[in-house]
Amino acid sequence: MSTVVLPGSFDPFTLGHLDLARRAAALADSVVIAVSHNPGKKNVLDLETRQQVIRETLAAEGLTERCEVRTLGRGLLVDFCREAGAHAVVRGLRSQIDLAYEEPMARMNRHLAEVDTVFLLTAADLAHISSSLVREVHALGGDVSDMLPAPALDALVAASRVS
Ligand code: COD
Repeated sequence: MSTVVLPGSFDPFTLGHLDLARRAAALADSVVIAVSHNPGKKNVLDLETRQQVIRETLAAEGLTERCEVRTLGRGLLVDFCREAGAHAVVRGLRSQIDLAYEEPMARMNRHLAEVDTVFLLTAADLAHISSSLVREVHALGGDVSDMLPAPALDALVAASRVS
């Protein structure tokens, strides 16, 4: 059985991430969505909320059989991959800027443990979406509803009411 890992912060999980998960599920038998947990990093959505958003989104999209959600702690991604029985990491590429950021990590993961990285070119109509810009637009009062699955939008709105 082929397993791949789709790692990220997913703060919040966007339609771009969902497209990536859907396409990864078409490539492998099983996709482990690894949500990074770094206590030193201040996220808008906490780990449990980010994971719940992804689980609800996967359920709504009929992807729960192929995709599962786990926590990526502070260790190496390649160790996480080994424990998950995964042979590759899937990452999205929106632009050459993404490639410049991704290339050294992919090379390092290959060097450390022969874990390959599969890059999926982002769909053109989703390439403007990033979690950080979604957070910024939302914080400044802009409409982000066409960039997020419903559970992510609900979580972002709820988090902004609290803060
Ligand atoms: N369309 C398609 N894909 C997208 C879109 C979009 N609109 N937006 C983002 N993506 C892709 C990103 O390119 C990425 O591939 C994925 O979705 C997740 O995105 P983010 O932003 O949530 O994830 P990051 O970049 O914050 O994740 C960072 C990691 C957790 C992967 C990173 O910190 C990591 O690898 N940690 C492990 C540490 C380690 O092992 N280090 C040493 C070896 S390098």
